[in-house]
Amino acid sequence: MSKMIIGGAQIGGIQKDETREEVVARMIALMDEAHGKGVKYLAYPEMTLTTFFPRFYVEDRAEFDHWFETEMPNAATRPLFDRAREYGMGFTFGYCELTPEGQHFNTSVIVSPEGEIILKYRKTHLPGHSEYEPERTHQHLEKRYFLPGDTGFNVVRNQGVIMGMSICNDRRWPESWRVMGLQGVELVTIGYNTPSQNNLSAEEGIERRVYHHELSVCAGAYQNSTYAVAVAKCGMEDGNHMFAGSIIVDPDGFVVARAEGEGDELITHEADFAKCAFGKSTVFNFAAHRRTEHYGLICERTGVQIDV
Ligand code: CDV
Repeated sequence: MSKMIIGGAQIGGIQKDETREEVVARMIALMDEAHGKGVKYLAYPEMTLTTFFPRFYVEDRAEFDHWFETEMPNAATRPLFDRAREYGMGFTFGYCELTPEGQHFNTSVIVSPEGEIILKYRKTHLPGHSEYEPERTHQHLEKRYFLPGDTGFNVVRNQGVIMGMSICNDRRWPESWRVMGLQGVELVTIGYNTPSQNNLSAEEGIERRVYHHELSVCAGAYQNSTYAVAVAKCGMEDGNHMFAGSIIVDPDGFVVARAEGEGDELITHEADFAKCAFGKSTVFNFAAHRRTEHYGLICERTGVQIDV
């Protein structure tokens, strides 16, 4: 069975005072709708359970530990896991993870239709900065509140499909996609919280931001011949606007489903995972065409070094 209906559950803004239970109720409402449309795998955004708090600065970061989950599932999210198991639906969502060792990560998980977490991913490419920077129109303090992920880009076979995850800024980095592509990935899910304004450039309007988002997801899907679901937390959140633009992209790089609004919204598509094979066996047949002898710099060098 190569066909499966997949979905993206876009979530509108979550305000500071919203409880986890309230958010989970919204997630379950979208899951119910998805079930009604035959969805068997559903993707939710980055940091689905809370407001995007890295826009706020606190001197003592421990004051923000209440945004983090110390176990998953927990009392607040258990109803989501239960509902998905009842429906035989797999799903993925993002949350902030505080480990027993006291490490903070921006995390997402893949949950099987049996309700088991079968893969965890911790965000690799953390954007922004770690100290308060007054020249910015808004703060983006992911580097203050999270450690860079230590998992790398792994994949898992779930419901017959090879699945992997990225989180938000990761989608802009071809390395993220290619590492999963080299493991035969057929579905990449990406949750995101992207402010509509560049905090260092007033000229970069929302249209350009959405274009770069779509360009990145379509290119990553095409160049690795994989389906992709990119799903936003968006709209107004604590007085800040984040763009919507949730999309499902096919292995040929085309958008096949797109959110229309900025609130809670379901997008769906009947994916035919057999379609991944064509690109993987022709233009992106890595075994036949890659030239790794020329790619060494990608891993040896992090930043640009000009020698000429
Ligand atoms: N949450 C994010 O990673 N947001 C970044 C913004 C800061 C550019 C993104 O790549 O969408």
